[in-house]
Amino acid sequence: MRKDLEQILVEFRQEVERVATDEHLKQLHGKYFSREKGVLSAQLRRIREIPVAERPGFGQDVNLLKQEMEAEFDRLTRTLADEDYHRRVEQERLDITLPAVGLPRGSFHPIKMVEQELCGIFERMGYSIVEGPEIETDFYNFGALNFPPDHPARDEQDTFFVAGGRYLLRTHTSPVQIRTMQQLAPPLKIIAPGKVFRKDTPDATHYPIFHQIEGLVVAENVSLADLKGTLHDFARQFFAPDVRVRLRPSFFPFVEPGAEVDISCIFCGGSGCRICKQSGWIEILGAGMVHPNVFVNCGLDPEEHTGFAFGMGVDRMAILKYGVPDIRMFWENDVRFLNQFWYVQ
Ligand code: FA5
Repeated sequence: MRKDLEQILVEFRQEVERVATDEHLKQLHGKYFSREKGVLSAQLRRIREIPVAERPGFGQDVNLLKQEMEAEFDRLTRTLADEDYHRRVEQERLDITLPAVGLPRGSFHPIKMVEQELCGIFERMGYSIVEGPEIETDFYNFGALNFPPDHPARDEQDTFFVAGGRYLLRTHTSPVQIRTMQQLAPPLKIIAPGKVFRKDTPDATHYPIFHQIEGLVVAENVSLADLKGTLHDFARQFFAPDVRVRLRPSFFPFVEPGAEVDISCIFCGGSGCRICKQSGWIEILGAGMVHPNVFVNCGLDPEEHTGFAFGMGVDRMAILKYGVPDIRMFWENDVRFLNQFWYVQ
């Protein structure tokens, strides 16, 4: 290569050594490779000044110079890109040994957790869980359950009717008794948790939407003693090992005999306090022996089958066990309140 061209290459290489930024790289490109003002173009234009005989040799040398410079420039571009990449990787490096920032986790609603806790006790006693629809017909909610046509519970004041009165929102989980007896052959041992609806004015112990768990056992020779034993066993597991249970005669159209079931007051142990209104007892659920008419309405022979049923309010159970002063607190969705139940499960 001609000396003057070699000198250009040497200077170019020296400049390459000094390039450290993209801006600098751009300037270098402009200086040497620009069509109008670049050093290479200037050399090509010089060809006119070269004696004709030397022109082919000169042209080859300029081409050689161009190739060398381009190769050098490409290497530099790659090196800079490489350095830039590594610098960014270094800057953005994640320290995976740093403690993680805890994200708040969702959890079940307290009523759901209490429902699961209650169902778990019965499941361990061998009960299966079944479910029924929340929108019911008069037949399942009342008629098949032996409610007389003029029973006050059928009143519009207590029941939410929908679809122009053709359907209603179930007022209790007892219709699941009927659906189960229609669908499954005895022996039966089921619980049915779910939402129920009543036109009750909200106060500390009432809400228009609440939760019940229905229990139903149908088999041969089931007795009231079986019912009491089952509920005692349940109450001991849910409330306290020394809790006592009593049955008070009561009326529900679908059981005979029917009873209100009380537990000895878990706050005063039965000696009498404000919560049990000095009686020493707290009512927890309704229960009784399946009424013969209910068996008949489900196509079962009441001479052959015996059974008991019970129905408890889940929200009321939660209030009692966890000392919640007002049922409405469950539905205000204040996370400070809701978070306190994390330990239930
Ligand atoms: C019934 O609903 C019967 N189906 C229970 C039953 C089943 C009896 C099987 C016999 C055999 P009652 O209307 O008493 O019964 O309601 C049952 C429970 O639901 C009550 O003990 C109470 O704990 C709860 N409860 C009633 N109304 C409300 C309300 N508005 N808000 C919250 N809980 C309620």
